[in-house]
Amino acid sequence: MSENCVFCKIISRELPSTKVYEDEDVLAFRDINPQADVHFLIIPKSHIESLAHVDTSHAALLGKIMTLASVLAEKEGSINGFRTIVNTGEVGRQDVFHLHVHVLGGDKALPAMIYKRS
Ligand code: DGP
Repeated sequence: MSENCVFCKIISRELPSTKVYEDEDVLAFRDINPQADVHFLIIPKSHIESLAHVDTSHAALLGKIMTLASVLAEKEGSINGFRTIVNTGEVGRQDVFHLHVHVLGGDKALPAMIYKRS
């Protein structure tokens, strides 16, 4: 647990969230500012700042999170696909510095991920 980390406070229930899934390693909850009909976050319960802070010891945890993304996306109503996003650091426009995977979907196609340079 890291003091002043919003997501650590959600894990410890100091802050509320709408839970999608929880086990001993991870928590999934709906994004407070949804960008699609389905938009939730999957986070590790251990405080890892970002994807730039992982090493091979986190491989199983990351594998679990990505596997859950697919299972939970379908459960939440994304039958025909979904998008995962991991914003990382300043360039990646990360706002909350506790590693999280965004899962976005629904039954309508999402906008293009990023505009093409040319
Ligand atoms: P990012 O820019 O990738 O760091 O995204 C952070 C996301 O976290 C953003 O989409 C909004 C969401 N978020 C921030 N604070 C809270 C909160 O207190 N509760 C919930 N459910 N989501 C939050």
